[in-house]
Amino acid sequence: MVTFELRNRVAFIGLDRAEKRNAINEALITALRSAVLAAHDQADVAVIYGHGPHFSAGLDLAEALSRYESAGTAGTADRKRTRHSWHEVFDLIARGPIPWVAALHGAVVGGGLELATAAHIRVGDDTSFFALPEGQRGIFVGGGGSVRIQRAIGFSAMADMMLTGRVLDASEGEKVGILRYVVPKGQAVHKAEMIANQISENSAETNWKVINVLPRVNDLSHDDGLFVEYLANNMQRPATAVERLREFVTGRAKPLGAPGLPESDAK
Ligand code: 1HE
Repeated sequence: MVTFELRNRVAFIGLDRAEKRNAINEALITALRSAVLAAHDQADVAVIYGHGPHFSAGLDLAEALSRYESAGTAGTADRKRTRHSWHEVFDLIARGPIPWVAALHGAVVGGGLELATAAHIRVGDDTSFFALPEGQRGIFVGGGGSVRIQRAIGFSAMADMMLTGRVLDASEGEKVGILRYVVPKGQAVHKAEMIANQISENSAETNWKVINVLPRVNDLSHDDGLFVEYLANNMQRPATAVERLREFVTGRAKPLGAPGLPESDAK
């Protein structure tokens, strides 16, 4: 269901159900959960991508149909659960200890887009396309999309995608804010790896704050946001902070360089 590889403290997790276009069923979510936890333990940064011709066709509609047929139209909320298994797994990515880069190609639709927006940076090749066809299937976003996709692209773009069923190509995906980088066909994983290597050179503590403090501050008032930022700056400082500051002050730090990824093509 999922492949796992480790290179230079970067974990590569590949959705591996190509024959069903990486449609997400219970078995895939369970395997993904284990792989995400392994990445937390073993890596400083992770890349998620899809095997086969598409990143992911979203919810496994065949499995959903059989679940709905057995449950009828009654809701299926489990008294012992307060959230969907997808919420838990996608939050492990979005609000876990390490940054994630999604490398996208082909279909990134429905739950596939919900998964992609759990990552902190998205790279798409020029075959990637994006859609939220829930309206056509008689369902609603269920993997955190109402929160996460809406925050990434805003209500009006999300409402347009959901109400019209419009399919966005890679450049439209970049325009609405799904993609940060668009690369030629077949290059998304390579680019994501360069980005992940770059991220791994940062202070791990700063990376942690970027992915854990910023999204929470975004949910706060101006005043509370500044207070949380103050607290974040006054957490115990990592030993590397002094060394990194000294490198700069004594002229040993690398200069910032031209716009673009630092040394991205040298990796
Ligand atoms: C699937 C699924 C799936 C493919 N569930 N089996 N998602 C959708 O509405 C997207 C539905 N899928 C598609 O529109 C197309 O499959 C794709 C554009 C993604 C890819 O097209 P293509 O031509 O490469 O593949 P295909 O021939 O359509 O599909 C290959 C096989 O994958 C085929 O099975 P086979 O046994 O006949 O070979 C398909 O049935 C199967 N397959 N997509 C199950 N989604 C928590 S809420 C989230 C809500 C959503 O995600 S809604 C969006 C659902």
